[in-house]
Amino acid sequence: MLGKFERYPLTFGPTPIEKLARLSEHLGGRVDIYAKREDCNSGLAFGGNKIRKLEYIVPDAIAEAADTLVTIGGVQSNHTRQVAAVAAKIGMKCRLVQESWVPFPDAVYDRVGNILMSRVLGAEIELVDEGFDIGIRESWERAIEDVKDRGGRPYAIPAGASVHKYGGLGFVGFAEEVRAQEAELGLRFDYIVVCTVTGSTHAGMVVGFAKDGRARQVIGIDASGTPGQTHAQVLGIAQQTAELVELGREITAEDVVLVNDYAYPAYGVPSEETNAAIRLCARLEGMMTDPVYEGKSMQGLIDLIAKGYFRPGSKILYAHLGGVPAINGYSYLYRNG
Ligand code: 5PA
Repeated sequence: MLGKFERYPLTFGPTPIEKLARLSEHLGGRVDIYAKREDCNSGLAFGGNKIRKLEYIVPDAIAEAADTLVTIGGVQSNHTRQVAAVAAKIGMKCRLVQESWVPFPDAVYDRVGNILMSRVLGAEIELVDEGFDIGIRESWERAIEDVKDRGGRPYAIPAGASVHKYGGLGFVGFAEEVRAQEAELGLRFDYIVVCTVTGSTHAGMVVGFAKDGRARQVIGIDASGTPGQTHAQVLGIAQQTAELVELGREITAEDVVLVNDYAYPAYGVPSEETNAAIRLCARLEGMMTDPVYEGKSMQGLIDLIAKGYFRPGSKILYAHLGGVPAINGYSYLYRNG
């Protein structure tokens, strides 16, 4: 589906799929859980889901002769850290706007984890006191203008690399990769569980899996706490991406399955149930998840299994999208494990 698009390799190659046997067993053994490890996809500053998206965006930045990647996220954004690493790798500068998307009071919140790495990676960081919003932000538009005013050539990457003409392509590629791995493994996944916030990860999967009739088997777990806006953004990106890759069929609102029961109490703030899911997964599988994204999708996966959402005998693929560095910003919460 992606043959006509240029890809700049930033990942190690196809990401591994591993069976989470102890977690499956612990949850009753009625379904088999597998994880696709996007958190281990690249050597670029711990990798994660944005690297796969950026592989299809970087060629455009190079073609435009840009010299500075400009993007935006919260203080502990994984996306901004990955853009900073990619900018270093391709020899561009990086300008980051980091807004106060998460009202989290940990003493080291703006010193450790993602933002620490972005600083070490050489990005120019501007902290802006604005709340959470996945839409296009004025602070980001100002930063783009500022780079121009200083004689630079900015390349604009929106939050999560999502509302970008090529933002959905990387996870169309994910679906194609899964199909190839399914053939090798001799199995077929009945469901794919993914954490959804700015939307292009989920949207790319919807388009990629629509190809073999599985769009509605992609179960998005909302972690934004603004599910109406997130659903609309996933749908818009999926429709635009479907056209781009010439899918040959329309993506409708019903193709975007978004479960909004697990984002509480707020974006970036874990509930007791989120923390329980993080600990369970860590202690049974040695697999770390974070309190902002993957801990919430893991919580959703566990709860949906308990509620009988998935047909008995199902094979479920949990997309682990990265994000663990942010857990350092929650040091007090996990001081006793
Ligand atoms: C993020 C996003 P989408 O934004 O593509 O929906 O992906 C959600 C997601 N898991 C899931 C992890 C680990 C993520 O980092 N992170 C954002 C960030 O700024 O880091 C874009 C919000």
